[in-house]
Amino acid sequence: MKEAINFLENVYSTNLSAEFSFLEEEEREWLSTELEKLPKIFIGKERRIAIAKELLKAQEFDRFLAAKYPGLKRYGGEGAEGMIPFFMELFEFSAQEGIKEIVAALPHRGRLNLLTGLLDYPPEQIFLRLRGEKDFPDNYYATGDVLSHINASVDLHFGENSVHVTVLKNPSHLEAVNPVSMGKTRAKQMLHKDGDYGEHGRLSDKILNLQVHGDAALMGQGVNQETLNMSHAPHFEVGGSIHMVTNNQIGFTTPPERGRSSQYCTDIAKMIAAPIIHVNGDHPELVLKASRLVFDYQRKFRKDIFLDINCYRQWGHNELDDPSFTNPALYKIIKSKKQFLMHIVNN
Ligand SMILES: Cc1ncc(C[n+]2csc(CCOP(=O)(O)OP(=O)(O)O)c2C)c(N)n1
Repeated sequence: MKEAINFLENVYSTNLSAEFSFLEEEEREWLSTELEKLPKIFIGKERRIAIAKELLKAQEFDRFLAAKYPGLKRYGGEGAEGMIPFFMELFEFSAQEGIKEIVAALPHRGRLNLLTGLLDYPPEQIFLRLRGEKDFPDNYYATGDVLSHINASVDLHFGENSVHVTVLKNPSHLEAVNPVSMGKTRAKQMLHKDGDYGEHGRLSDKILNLQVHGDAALMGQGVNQETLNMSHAPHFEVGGSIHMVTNNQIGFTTPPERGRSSQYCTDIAKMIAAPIIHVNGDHPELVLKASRLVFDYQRKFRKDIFLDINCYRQWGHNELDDPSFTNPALYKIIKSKKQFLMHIVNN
């Protein structure tokens, strides 16, 4: 009995949980089996150090911008660093799996950290722009845009393997880029003879769609309902998108209970019976394991799946506003929280 209780506590009473009881039997069985294997997955020292370095990089980047450009709206990633191990795992797995390209729709939150940290975006280009100088080469005719719309197109190498990552440009209109990302994914799948377009294989063998959401915007923006509605529709489907939610539990100043009528921001996933993995973002190793599960599910079933990373927002929405004014109780808790990196270093 003791053994059974230990086992169940290790699987079901941790900082990771899943909603999948509404799936079809085969998927349900598969997910519960995989979920029960998670505690046994060992993450080596090398990987742990690599993650800690990336987390430090992300935090230092924010600190540098805050010190040098105090008037800048950067939509920093502080408090949401847990998203970094997700991206690390996803990019590396995709390269190993032989995926040629990831087409990604990203919001503003932590975008600059990801671009400069993992996607080789030259920080000097951001600084040029911030100083009001031209950040395009001389032979380019282009006008600037705000930092939270910057795109990227980069080859990432992992030993012998590589994957191309395309981050789409996006408007300020939250989540509007998601259907665009599906359209672009589908077009690239046609170009590369993926799935139905080729002689054999399955959609997303070569091109993978990634959609990253904010918690308030995911439930609040109707475009997500429309986009999910097309996820299994012939001629529109992309072989299952991977969705990640940077769930900092606030939308500018709006707390969850005022911004939606459902318990979780991911409840919209249930309209297409997509599984949802919730994980506490303060536990990077668990995020890593959750990311692996999400990726494996998408590869096996070629259907949408959601990873909900529960985190917080260290400062105001864009750092220029003071949230202790608008959300005093929440920010009292956040201010008293142990520094995220201290937690990691101590563990
Ligand atoms: C369609 C639309 N409505 C409103 C806004 C203004 N706005 C920008 S960010 C934001 C809050 C978004 O909250 P969330 O999705 O949780 O992301 P977070 O900033 O917390 O990461 C709002 C209301 C917008 N940019 N687009």
